[in-house]
Amino acid sequence: MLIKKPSDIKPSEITSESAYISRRSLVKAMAASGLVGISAKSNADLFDRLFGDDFKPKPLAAMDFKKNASYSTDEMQTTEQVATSYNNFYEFSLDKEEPKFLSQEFETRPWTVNVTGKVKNKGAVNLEDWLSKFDIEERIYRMRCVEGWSMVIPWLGIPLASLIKHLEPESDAKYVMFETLEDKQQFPEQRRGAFGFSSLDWPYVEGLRIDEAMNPLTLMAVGMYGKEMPPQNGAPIRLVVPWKYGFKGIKSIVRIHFTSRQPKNSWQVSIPREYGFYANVNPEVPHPRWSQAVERRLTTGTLSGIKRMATLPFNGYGEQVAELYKGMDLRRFY
Ligand SMILES: Nc1nc2c(c(=O)[nH]1)N[C@H]1C(S)=C(S)[C@@H](COP(=O)(O)O)O[C@H]1N2
Ligand SMILES: [Mo]
Repeated sequence: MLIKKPSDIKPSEITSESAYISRRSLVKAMAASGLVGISAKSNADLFDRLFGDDFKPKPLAAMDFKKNASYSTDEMQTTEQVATSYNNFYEFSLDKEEPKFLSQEFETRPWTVNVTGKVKNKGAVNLEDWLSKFDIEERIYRMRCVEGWSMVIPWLGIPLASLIKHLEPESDAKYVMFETLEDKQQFPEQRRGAFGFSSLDWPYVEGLRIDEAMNPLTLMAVGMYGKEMPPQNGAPIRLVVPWKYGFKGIKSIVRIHFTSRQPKNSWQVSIPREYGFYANVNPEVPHPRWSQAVERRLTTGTLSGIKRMATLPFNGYGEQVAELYKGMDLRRFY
C-alpha cells in the first residue's frame, strides 16, 4: 500500500517538515564524514532539545534481579535520563535524540528469537518463556562508543555463557552471530528506498568468537536501571560486550546463529577501513579520522556532567579479557 490513510499513521511517524529537512541535512553531513564526534557546543544544544519535560515515555515494568557487585564498577553512573535519551539506533534514526521519540510504540511482545546453525537446541523460542529459566543479574558496566563518548550503565541481563550452554552448540561452532529485527513498518530508516542514501545494510548484524561470547563479562541484557529494556536501548534483548566499542552491542535481537566461519558485522561491511570485527577498545589504535586515547564520559544531562578522561585498553577490562587475544596483532585485528 503506497498511500496511508491518516488513521494508519502512528503518532511516532509524525514529524514537522522543517525539523525533517534540517535533520536530513545533518544526516547528509554525517554520512559524508561517517560517524561524528560531539563538541561541547553541540552537546549544549542537544541537551536543550533532549530534556524538555514534554516527553512521556511508555511505562516500563520493574524487574526482579540480584546485584552482581563483582562484575560492577563503582564509578559514577550515567543518569537514566541521559542513557535513555542519547542513543545510537540507526533503524529508527541516525540522529541520537530521535530514537526515544520514534520507538515508543515498538512492539516487543510476543518476541521470537530464532536459534540456527551449528547448535543442538535449534528453533524458534518465545523470549518470555526462555527468560523464565534464568536468573537476572545487575551489572554496572562502562560503555565506550567508537565515536569517543562513554557512559556507565546498570544493565540487567543474563550471562551469554549461560544461554549458550543451554543451547548446546556443536564442537565446530567457532563463532556466534546475531541479527536485529528487520521490519519496515516499525523502523523508519529501513523504509528509505533505493533512492535514499542507505546508512547500513539491514538487518543489523554482529558477531563474536565463541570464546568471547563465553567470557563471563558478556551479557544478554533485557533491562537497565532496574526496569525492562526501553525500546530505544534495544528492547527486548540486546548484547552488551563492555570491553568492545558500543557498536558490537547489537539491539533488538531476533536471531542467534552458530557457525564455523567468522560472521560479518554491519559496521565492518559498511566501512571496512574504519571498523573491524574485533572492535576492542584500544587507546593505542586510533580511528582513521580521530584519536581513541580519550573519551567524554556522559554522566548528568548538563555540560558540567561531561568528563574528559583517558580511555583504557579493553575499556578497563583487560584483566578479564586480554588473555583472549594473546599473540594477536591488535593493530591488524582492529
Ligand atoms: N540494531 C542496532 N544495534 C545497535 C546500533 C544500531 O544502530 N542498531 N548502534 C550501536 C552503537 S554504535 C552503540 S554506541 C550502542 C548504543 O547503545 P545505547 O543506545 O543503549 O547507548 O548500540 C549499538 N547497537
Ligand atoms: Mo557507537
